[in-house]
Amino acid sequence: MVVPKNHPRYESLLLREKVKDCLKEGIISEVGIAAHGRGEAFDYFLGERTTEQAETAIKASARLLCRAENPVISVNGNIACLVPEEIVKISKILPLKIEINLFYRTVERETKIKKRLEKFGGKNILGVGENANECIPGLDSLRGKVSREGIFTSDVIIVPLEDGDRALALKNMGKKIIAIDLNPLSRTSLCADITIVDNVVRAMPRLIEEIKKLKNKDIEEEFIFDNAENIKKSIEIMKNNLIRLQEKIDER
Ligand code: PTJ
Repeated sequence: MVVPKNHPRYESLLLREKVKDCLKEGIISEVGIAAHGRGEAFDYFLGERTTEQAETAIKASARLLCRAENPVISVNGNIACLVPEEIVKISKILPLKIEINLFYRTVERETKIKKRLEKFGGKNILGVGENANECIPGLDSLRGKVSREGIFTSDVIIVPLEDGDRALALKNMGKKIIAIDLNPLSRTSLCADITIVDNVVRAMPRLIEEIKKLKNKDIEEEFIFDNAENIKKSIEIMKNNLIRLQEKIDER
């Protein structure tokens, strides 16, 4: 379908088209469509923009990533669909390892996602087939399988649109977690060290910019980032947006 450029929901409809195509190609799982819809709803409450709180979280993430020894991005069907170019870009700038880690795991989908990332220039993509040779303690075998050189031995891990169980299990392994999740109330958001409450399609390009600014600079050892406080402010923004929408109805 050709989305008319003057449609008030143009950007959102374009993303839907992308998601639809990726479902047909077998990149996104069927359940990934539901996850996308949930994200759309939260994005609507957020005002479909990168908030000041998300900016703060992005800056803190860039600092953490620049100081990491073995940073990894965990890739699922949704983000391979929405931001493949950005995943590859960030992997080259830092450098950062790319690992495919699916909730609805099949070797067929892993391979398709790997090929998609390679099409955008991705190299040494981990987590496919036999490469996922270690297990995250506390998770069943399919969801817990990870690569030794990647997630298993990582110190900092970016988990966009992550499942709560796995995020908690990774946290229990002592990893520093950076979540990108439009739902500030998700278990992933609440357990992460840094939660970027924003759409991955806006957050990833901003994260790349921040990393570029910081790279090769001396970064102070410690920096303070209060994730709970940041999440509460994101919820406050959603609450205020809803009140404004409610007032608009009263004005009609
Ligand atoms: O590809 P797979 O097999 O690994 O499956 C991936 C999904 C996403 C289906 C799986 O991990 C899942 O079921 O995730 P959840 O539990 O639905 O969590 C997804 C979270 O991402 C929800 O809190 C959504 O609000 C949020 N979300 C959805 N779209 C976006 C988003 N956050 C940021 N940007 C988005 N575009």
